[in-house]
Amino acid sequence: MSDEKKPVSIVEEKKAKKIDFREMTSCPSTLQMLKKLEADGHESMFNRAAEMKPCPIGAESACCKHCFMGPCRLNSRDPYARVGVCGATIDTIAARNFARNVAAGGAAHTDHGMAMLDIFREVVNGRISHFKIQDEKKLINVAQSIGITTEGRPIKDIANDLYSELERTYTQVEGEIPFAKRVPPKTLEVWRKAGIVPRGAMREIMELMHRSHMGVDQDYNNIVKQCSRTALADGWGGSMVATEISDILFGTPSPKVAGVNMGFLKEDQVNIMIHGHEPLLFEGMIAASTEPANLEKAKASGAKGINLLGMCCSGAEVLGRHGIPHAGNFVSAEPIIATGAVDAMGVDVQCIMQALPKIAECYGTKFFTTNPRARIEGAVHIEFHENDPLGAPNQIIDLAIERFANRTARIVIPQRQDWGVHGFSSEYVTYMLGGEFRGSYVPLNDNIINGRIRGVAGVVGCTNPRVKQDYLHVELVKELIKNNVLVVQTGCSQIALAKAGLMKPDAAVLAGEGLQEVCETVGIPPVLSLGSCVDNSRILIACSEMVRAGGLGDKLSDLPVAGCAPEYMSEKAICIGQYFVASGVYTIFGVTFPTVEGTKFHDLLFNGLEEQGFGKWGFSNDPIEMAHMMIEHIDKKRAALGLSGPRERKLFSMEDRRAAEG
Ligand code: SF4
Ligand code: MSK
Repeated sequence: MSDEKKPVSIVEEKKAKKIDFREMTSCPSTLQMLKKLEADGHESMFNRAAEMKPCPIGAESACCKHCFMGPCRLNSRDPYARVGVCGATIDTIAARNFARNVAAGGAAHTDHGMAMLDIFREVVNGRISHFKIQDEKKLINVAQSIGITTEGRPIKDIANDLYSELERTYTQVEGEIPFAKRVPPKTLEVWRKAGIVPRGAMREIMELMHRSHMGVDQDYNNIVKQCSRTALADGWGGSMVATEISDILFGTPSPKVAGVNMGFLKEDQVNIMIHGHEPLLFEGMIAASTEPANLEKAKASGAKGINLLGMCCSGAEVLGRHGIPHAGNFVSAEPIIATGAVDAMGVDVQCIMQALPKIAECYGTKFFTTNPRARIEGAVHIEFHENDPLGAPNQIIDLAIERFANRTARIVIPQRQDWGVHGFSSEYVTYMLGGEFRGSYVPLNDNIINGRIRGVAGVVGCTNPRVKQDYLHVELVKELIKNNVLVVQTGCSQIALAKAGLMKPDAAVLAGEGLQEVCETVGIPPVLSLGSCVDNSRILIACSEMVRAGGLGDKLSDLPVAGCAPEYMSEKAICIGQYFVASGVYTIFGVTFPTVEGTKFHDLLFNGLEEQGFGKWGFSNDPIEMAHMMIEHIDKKRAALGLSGPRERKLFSMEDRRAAEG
């Protein structure tokens, strides 16, 4: 017995592995809090990611567990050497796995969008009285965009018709979703020819789940077609409805100076964080936190006020819409709690890690789930009811005040506050370039045609502890703007850039000469923040407006644009990527990609789809390489449009644009 090695406990083993957090984040506040977590004896997703290596077979999507004759694992080094028990090839297996990612990601967005539409219906018919239609102009514009007559009609009638039409986005079994009317006609033609115009999201998701079941669709080409159709039902359907209805109900964002980072936590106030995706809970919290009775209670407990902060996409929704400060992106959720300053965190749906209630308990933070669709074992559930939008927020505020009054955790708030301009929307881009009466995308197109702006890039998506937090986002965007590519952003990516200071107009000095000139003339930063994950639909609308304005081709795939989610982690991102690709956009992902290189399925995604008239996927983990892959693509599109000549200084007339179109 004495010769035997003593078993090492998992805890001791974990302690023995020293993690260099500087390699895992480029966010100084997150780094400071990761060190605090470690000193306090707690772990976070950064520790777990370092300790748990991803399964290499799963990472390349070379395994299948779609039936119980398996799970079957193929050898990704020699992917055609074996097949699954049923005979499924690597292409079928990877395509079906990809399909399930698209279906789950699309379901998340469409369910979010449908929840917003439910609220809209109840507001219109008067059963919910707290929320009101805030943006009638947008309501009319959206209605007109799908062919609803608005002239001389009462708002309530238009709103009722809009509800009935948009419900088809989800429930329609035959025909085309309403927002297909917004797609540039030549792009719609490509989709019709391929048979991928979405009917209704429920039908598309159901069919994709069916087709990816064991023994159904076993042709990767055919599976990818339904992936595209389902993804389009998200981008041009569920997500677009979520964005448009949120704007109509809560106001279309317009640029405002707002703050990002942990330094916006206030030691002398009751700090409440809202994390998740749907804007309702946050809207209720905003209303409740300004109620005099709640402010009185906070003061009575010794607090100077109630301080609301956002996380992830809940935060992104209200950052642009109301200027509420944002504390950090996805991987900063645990580190933010480690400040000890968060009195309560309320969550709704999506991107809420199961680890959060546990770490909240360690620091005395009260943690609440609020949505019946997303409970977490061990978390206190205070349900948010749309017809009583102050009920749950009032309870959360009471419990947060109680925690404030009895704080025991040591409080350390990283003293970093980053200010920037947030809240661009496709409508504001129209206005900012042409003014109230001459608003249009023509000036943007002119500046692309004359070469001041080389093209437009969407840099979006999550952060992921498998790569250094924020690093890929920031370095990629810096390289893009340096090369005169205007960048638009959504989701956690925009928080990375806001922390790096690139959402200030004076960040234009980092841009190339042409982009700098445009930014300085218009007074905008070179990086525009557009909102949450569902607001990627704003990018689709902006691209459609660019096609409509003329001079840049007649299909979305003609535009000198590209997209990237360099640090993605969610299935929603896969669905977003697929709807951009199906819409005609070259889309690059980092971190990992669920295919085996050299297989037919991989080749279809990375080359074949472009040959069929769509966009295509790309992959890299080097931000500079990513930027130049995008720039090369933008230049290829410019050349095809006849725009590769020397930069013009004069504004283009309509005639010039037609000539350039050729
Ligand atoms: Fe294996 Fe085929 Fe079953 Fe998948 S569907 S687990 S490949 S037998
Ligand atoms: S919250 S999906 S981590 S962007 Fe939308 Fe951020 Fe990605 Fe969630």
